[in-house]
Amino acid sequence: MALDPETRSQFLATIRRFVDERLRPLEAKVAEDDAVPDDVLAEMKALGLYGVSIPEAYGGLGLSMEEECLTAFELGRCSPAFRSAFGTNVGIGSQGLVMFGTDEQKARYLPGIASGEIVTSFALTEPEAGSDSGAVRTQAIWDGSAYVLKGGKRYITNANKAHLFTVMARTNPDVKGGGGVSAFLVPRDSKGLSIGKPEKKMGQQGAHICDVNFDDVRVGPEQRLGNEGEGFKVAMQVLDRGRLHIAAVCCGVAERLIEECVRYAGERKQFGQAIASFQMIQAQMADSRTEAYAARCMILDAAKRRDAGENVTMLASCAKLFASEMVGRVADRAVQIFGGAGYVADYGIERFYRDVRIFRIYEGTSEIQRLVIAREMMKGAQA
Ligand code: COS
Repeated sequence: MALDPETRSQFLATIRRFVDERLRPLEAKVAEDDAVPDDVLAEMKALGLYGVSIPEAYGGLGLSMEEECLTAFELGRCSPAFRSAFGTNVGIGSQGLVMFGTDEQKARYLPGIASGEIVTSFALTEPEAGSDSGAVRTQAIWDGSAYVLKGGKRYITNANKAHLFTVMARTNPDVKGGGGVSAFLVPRDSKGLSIGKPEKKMGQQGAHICDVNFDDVRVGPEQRLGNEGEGFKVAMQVLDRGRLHIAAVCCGVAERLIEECVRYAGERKQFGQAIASFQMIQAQMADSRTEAYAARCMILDAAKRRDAGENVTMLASCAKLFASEMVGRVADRAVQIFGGAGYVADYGIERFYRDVRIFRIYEGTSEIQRLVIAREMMKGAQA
């Protein structure tokens, strides 16, 4: 549901203030501590950030996709680790349940997800099933009274904080590929479920990824999300939506970096003048501005189409591909414009340069986005 224009602009202004006044001053500390402070998480919950995409009937803000993207533009204007704290609740950790859950499943979990009391996580990737996500090996075999989960997931965002996992597992080992996979809602406290140590990463310190292991975890049939064999499609539809959100975050980060470049280029003097007066600097800034604007237009167009009920599988991949590659170029130019200062930690630019690298990889690599786009383009074209 869309907000009325005044409520929408008030909400976005509140988020902008929160980002500018509360989150930005903490960026270096969060990176150093590898943790977002608890009081900040509590403020994010109070602002409703954990539940922006959860329907109002379940206590969320029920934002439209367009509004969610506008919110992500704002949240992208600070270290992406902050958004990651609630990102799984807004996106991949909750949307399978929103789209495919029964009324009973929704009533049980969505209010807690919306308030942030329940943190969610999306467990699809495995050591042997990264881009080829239809190849999941984790099994969920029905033993007459429950599904028994056995196997392991890898690089699972927020696994160490999560209370509830959406797990894709193979219920039919005889069916290869996505068709044998089902989705399950698995509580963290299930017997036999264990979480690995957070991985040491290149960037986005404060956001964590871990292994999740299932050692004969018993899951009742009431925890299955959608029908047996539909888990791969659940995952794909969740990702279609998530890719738009990530694209919007990329755009927000690019805006932040452009803002930093404009400020720095205006202050920094070389050859007796501000470097902003040099055409080679101006050209880099103009390229960044143009590309960030193009990404913003793509994202909002795709989001509005999704809100209108169109299938945006291809457009979401176009937006994710373009925006994630775009922010990589913008971050690279930012390091160049800052020069030596871009390479040392104090200015924070090198941190963003590292932070944005994952955008081209998670929720589908650039290669997978190209594959999805091309397949959608060719549908119906081959005899
Ligand atoms: N929405 C609905 N259904 C979809 C879909 C989508 N976006 N994408 C695929 N499907 C369906 C197909 O229609 C097909 O259905 P049928 O069997 O009924 O014909 C089925 O799912 C299998 O699709 P497909 O043959 O395209 O599957 P592939 O194994 O070839 O793989 C890709 C598809 C590569 C696109 C998929 O595995 C993918 O997105 N991989 C990347 C995963 C990812 O983003 N991981 C990040 C981890 S989460 S942070």
